[in-house]
This record gives sequence, structure tokens and C-alpha cells, in this order.
Amino acid sequence: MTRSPFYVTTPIYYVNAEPHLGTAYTTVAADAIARYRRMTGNDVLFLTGLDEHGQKIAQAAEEHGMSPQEWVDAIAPKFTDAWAMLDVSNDDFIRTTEPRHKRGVQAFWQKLHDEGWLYQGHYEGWYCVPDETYWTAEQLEDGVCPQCGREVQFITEDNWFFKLSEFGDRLLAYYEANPHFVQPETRRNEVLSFVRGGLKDLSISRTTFSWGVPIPFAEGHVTYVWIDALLNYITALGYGSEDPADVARFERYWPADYHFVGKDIIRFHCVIWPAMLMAAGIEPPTTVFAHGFLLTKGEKMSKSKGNAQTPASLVKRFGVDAYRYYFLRDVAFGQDGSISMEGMVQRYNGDLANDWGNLCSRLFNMTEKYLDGVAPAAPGTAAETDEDATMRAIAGKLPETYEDHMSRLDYAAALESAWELIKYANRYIENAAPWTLAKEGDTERLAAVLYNALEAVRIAALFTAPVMPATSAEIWRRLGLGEIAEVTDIAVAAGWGGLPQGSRVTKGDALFPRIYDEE
Ligand code: ME8
Repeated sequence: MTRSPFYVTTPIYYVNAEPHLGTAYTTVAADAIARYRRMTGNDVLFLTGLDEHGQKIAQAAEEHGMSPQEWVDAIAPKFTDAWAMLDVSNDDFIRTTEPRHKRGVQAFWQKLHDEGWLYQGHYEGWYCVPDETYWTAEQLEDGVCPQCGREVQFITEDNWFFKLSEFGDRLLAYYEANPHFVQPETRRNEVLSFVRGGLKDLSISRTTFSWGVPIPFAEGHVTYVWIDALLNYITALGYGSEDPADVARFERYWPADYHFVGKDIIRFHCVIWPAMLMAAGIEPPTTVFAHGFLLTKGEKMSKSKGNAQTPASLVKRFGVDAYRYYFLRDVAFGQDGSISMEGMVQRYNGDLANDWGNLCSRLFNMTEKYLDGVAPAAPGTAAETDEDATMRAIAGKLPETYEDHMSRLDYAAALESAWELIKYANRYIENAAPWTLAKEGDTERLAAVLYNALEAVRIAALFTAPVMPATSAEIWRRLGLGEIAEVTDIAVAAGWGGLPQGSRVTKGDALFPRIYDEE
């Protein structure tokens, strides 16, 4: 079977501080679709990494009395550790200080130079170091950065410029022909009106500091950090290398299926990046999906506001899978979402402890108690009740419904569709009352009911696996089944009757012990 490639990326994060809930949000969301696509048989490449150059990083290093390289080497493990803790299954991790990246950036410079898209000019204007963004005097709001509200500095430099202004029409034609390039729709409109407003050429080199990728043909110039950073998406695939393995990797995975970004950085991803690629004769990515901000008490959570939490404390309290579940279930992907401890406790106790965890433990217990922990045979359809048929029907439509939601990155709806089955299975057990059947000695119906409920659990575990991989793996183990992570055709795996007779079912500890909110 030929597996179709699926390439998904996160932004590469600045190493000026530790990862926080916001950066973890993008990364976990990208992880969930990467995991799901592996389960639909795709050949997935999931990339994340770090943005290590630029003035902001150089400043952070200086403040800590370190060289920039020492600083980024000291911070990088905080990101790799955080992603490992969150069960993030990235296939590659790029750091912009790596030789493979620098080589690619330099090859890109040469290409743009050869194609005539660059010129030398003089830049005078404002610069926001925390956002690494140029602003004109008119764009400033009350003299400060219109994006983050922080102080800007005036810079005057002889720089290299990219002829971005010549790409307006091509970009508009591209958006028109590829309506899914910018998602969701509100962001697309924002990008359209920005480009319609006219584009200015972009200064893409800096001379007043040296922490960046040197420009091959211009001594003393280093690459503007955003140009450097955007190129990670192709340098990680081997762009700029002549090694046949790199060439093949690039050919296989580019264009990316998804760049996941926060809505703060769409202009870079939806205007500058496709223009850069067009200039180099490379196809733009298929979709840039811009999600919203996580808000706490109505404010954007950010490092600079000092209200950014690290994931570790929440993971300690709720566990990794509950953490992942909460953000993807409670915040509509694409919109801003308020998060709170109360909300998290509520989701945890309601959806996870009561619905999902409880279903599993009751059922596994009963299977041990009434059937010695051995899965019975699948019942025939001859004696099927309406409830049996309904549950089978809910499970039967799940692959399609779930795919439909996930193909739009609607995680909340995808999870809800899995919950339809979980909730029904709980009700099913309640109504079928296996304890009464056992008491009455109706062993045939008892076996049928337990089989059906076990089957619902087996199937629900498949569809919760992209978001809660460890729990699903554990449930499959308790059902006596193989590694859920090895499933490469989820629709087939979800076929009713997949639980083999004789499978050893064990009860184990509570998957989501109830949390009593002492605060
Ligand atoms: O911008 N809610 O890096 P960065 C949701 N290096 N997501 C949030 C968030 C919040 N409150 N705060 C941050 C950069 N994020 C560049 C990117 S890519 C070529 C270069 C997430 O460390 C969101 O994905 O500032 C946002 O786009 C990203 O973190 C910014 O991370």
C-alpha cells in the first residue's frame, strides 16, 4: 500500500523563555492531528523546533551573561523535555542554529539573489524587538508597538530588501484559487484586506548585531530573524542540500499540509512566506491554520504579560492525557478560549472520571467478576435488541463523523462524537443491568451485553487515542489487545466485532481518579 505523505508543523518557538501553556497548545493540537493521520495510514512528518537567532535572543543571552549559543543550548532542553512530558510525537526537531538550517537559508539567499528579487537599500523606521517586527511611524499606536504594546526602537541601517511589493497580485490570485490556504475564514479575510491595502518591500538583513545566518554575498549582514525562521519548514526537509536522500525528502513532503500557527503570526505565514516561496519557484504550503489565543481572566496568556503558566503544574495535578483533552475539548480550535482551573476540574470529573474512566472500570470489573476476565464470543444479530443495534450504529458511523471533524481540525466536535458512544455505552449498561442478568442466571444475555459494551470501549479508545494516547494504549492492554499505536487503518480497526473471543480482560486501577477541588 502506498501511504500518502502528511506534513504538519508548529511555529518554531523563541528560546527567550520556557515553553508555556500557549506554545504547548499549538504543539499538542499538531500532535493530535499527526497521531490521527498515522492511524489513517498516512506517512506523517510532524515537525517542531526552535527559533534561536535574532536580537531578542541575543539580548536574553546577554542579560544572563552567556553567549547566544550557550544560552540557546541551555534553554533548548526545556522545550524537548516539555514536549516529551506532553507525549508529543514529533518526527523531527529543528533548531535554527543547526548546520542543515544555515545551509538551507544561505542557498535560499543565493536563489533569490540570482532571480533578481533582492536589492540594497536604506531602512529607517521602527522595530519591536520582542516581536522582531518592523513598523512604520504611522503603524505605531501611541508610539508603541501596535501588536504587543511594548516600546519600539528607531533603526537606521543599510539593508538588503526583498521585493515583496511585487507579489500583491500573485498572492491575491493564489488566495482566490486556493480558498483553503488561510483558515479559518475570519483570518483569511484579515489577510486579504491586508494584501489589498498594498505591500511594501521588506528589509531582510540586519547589520547592527551578528546573531543570525550570514548572508553569503554581503559581508556584515545577517538574515532578518523572521526570514530565517520561516525557512525552517523547508530546511528541515533538506532544502539547500544536494544529497539525494534530502532531495527525496523534500520532494516527498513539500508542500506542507498544515502550518499550525497562532493568529499573532499570520501575516508572516500567509503573506511573506508564500511570497518568498513564489520568488524561489517553490509551491506555498497547502493550509496555514491560525488558532486563537488562550486567555486567562480575559487576557492573552503570554510570557511578556507574566501570566504564562508552564504545563508541568497542571500535568502534575491532572495527568498528561487530561491536560491534552482539556485544551482540545474546551477551546474551539480557531477561536480565542478562556481557560480556568474550575473549567479543567469540571471537564476532568465530568467527561473523564464519570463518563470514560467509570465506564471502563465498571465494565472491566464486571468482566472479571462474571466472566472470569475472558471476553465472550460476539453475539449473533438474531437476538439483537434495539439498544444493541443503536450502539452498533453509533459506533458504525463514528469513523466517518470523526474524520469529517478532524479534516476541519474541529477537535472539540471530534471528541464529542467519540463521547456519543461513551455516553451511550454507559446508559446501555445501566439499562441492560448485567448484575440482574447475573443474578437471574441469564448467562447468554449477560455475555452478549458485556461483549457489546467491551466492543464500544475498544472502539471509543481508538477515537480518543489521538488526544489521549497513553489512556487508550492502557485500555487496549486491559482488553488484552495489541498496541493501539500500531493501528494504521482506524476505520477497519473500528469494525464491530474486532474484540476476539478469549481475550484476557483485566480491571486495573482507576484511569481518572476523581479530583476533589480543595481550592
Ligand atoms: O512567534 N494562546 O515564537 P513564539 C495560544 N518564533 N497560543 C499561543 C499563546 C496564547 N496565549 N501564546 C503563544 C514566534 N502561543 C516565532 C515563530 S515560526 C516560523 C516563528 C503560541 O515563541 C502560538 O502558536 O513567540 C503563537 O503563534 C506562538 O506560540 C508564538 O511563539
